[in-house]
Amino acid sequence: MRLSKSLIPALKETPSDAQIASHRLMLRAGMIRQMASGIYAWLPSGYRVLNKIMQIVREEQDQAGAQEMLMPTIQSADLWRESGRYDAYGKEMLRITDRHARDLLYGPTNEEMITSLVRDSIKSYRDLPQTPYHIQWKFRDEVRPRFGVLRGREFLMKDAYSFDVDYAGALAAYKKMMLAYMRTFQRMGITAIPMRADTGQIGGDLSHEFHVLASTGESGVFYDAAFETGDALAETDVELFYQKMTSIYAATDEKHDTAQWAKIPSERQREGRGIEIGQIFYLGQKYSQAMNFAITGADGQRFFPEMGCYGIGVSRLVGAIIEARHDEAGIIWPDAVAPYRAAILNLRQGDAATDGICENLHTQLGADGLYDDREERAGVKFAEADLMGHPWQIIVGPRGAVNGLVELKRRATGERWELAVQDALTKVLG
Ligand code: 5CA
Repeated sequence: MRLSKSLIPALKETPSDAQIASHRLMLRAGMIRQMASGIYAWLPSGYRVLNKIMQIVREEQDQAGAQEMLMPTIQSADLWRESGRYDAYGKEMLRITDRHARDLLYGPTNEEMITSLVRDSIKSYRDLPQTPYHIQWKFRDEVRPRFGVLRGREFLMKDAYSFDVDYAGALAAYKKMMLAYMRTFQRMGITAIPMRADTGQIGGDLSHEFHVLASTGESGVFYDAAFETGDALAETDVELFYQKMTSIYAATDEKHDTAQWAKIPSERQREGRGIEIGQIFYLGQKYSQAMNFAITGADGQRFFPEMGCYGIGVSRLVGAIIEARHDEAGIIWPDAVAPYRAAILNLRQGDAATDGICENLHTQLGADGLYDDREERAGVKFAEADLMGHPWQIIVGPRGAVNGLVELKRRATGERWELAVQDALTKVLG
């Protein structure tokens, strides 16, 4: 992508209404624009990040045996009357009336819809287990939308739902999902901490929240250093993994038991702050019972399937990753989710040697390269590349260019190398 032709409207000024780093940086880097309170448009570079995050989430959900589908954003109120949550949900639900005076709503979550879909699609206990999921926009009419995409009204969520014949099956699904979550967040270059949580509006009696460590986080997190080193993720056996996550490497917040905390050897005890990026729930038969989803089991008896639900805040993750990975100059994208892998900075637009090298690099990098081909001062290009946070910057100046050399900069460490064009490219793609 050529920066001169792109719709990436970087801002020189710091927006005054943005209170925290990720919100300021997303606006300044031209990733998002607010269209109404808590409702954002995703501009090309922001949308590229959102897509990369979605793709990692998708691959790990598929790996865990979940199946992707897509449910609508608008739901019928009748579905929610069946579960009894239509009235209970309160003002956070955006209620809509259509031209025939039918009650609709913009879905804040999908337990009712998926329960009715699976209920109408499954005839036998042999069709279980099932774990459908989708990645879809949700709407919650938050009283105080704030912090940009961290607490929006419209936001993108991955929500998966498991249906099993018994408790053992539901628990196995829950454990498998926890493993998928930890792998998902690790692939995004962030440290996530699983913590026991309350079930709130959703229901059920077993739940974990996943928090990404960031100093600006809303919740206090007390955790085992094993989560930071990645040791906690080395286990591939689901049972052992779950045991480690929940009892060996403990984590807790201020509200929860200090007995758990005391179990961590003191040299591994860490305190930090976190942003909730996902939550998983064992739901039991709350929805299958309320919505009369019963099937005949192997023993000929009717039973209500055991359910679980598993959410990831996909759009929130964009802000949360920035909270965890930035400095005074701007964003520091982890490679896996960066909008562009490398920026190509042409320090003398119109010079035959620099133009030639930049065009060549741009072609070879394809969609993952952002070519700053504007008639701008070098200082402006450097500052903007740091702000946008590309993992690599390939700096092409006239002196090096005549000898076929470029300067390569790694955003995260500030390291610099002078390299031949092809060697720089190999390093960037490696
Ligand atoms: N039905 C379950 C999961 S399938 C559910 O709704 N869970 S939730 O309420 O915990 O939401 C899942 C995730 O969505 C949260 O962990 C959070 O990361 C994200 N989320 C929730 N509310 C917002 C919001 N207002 N803005 C951005 N992300 C949000």
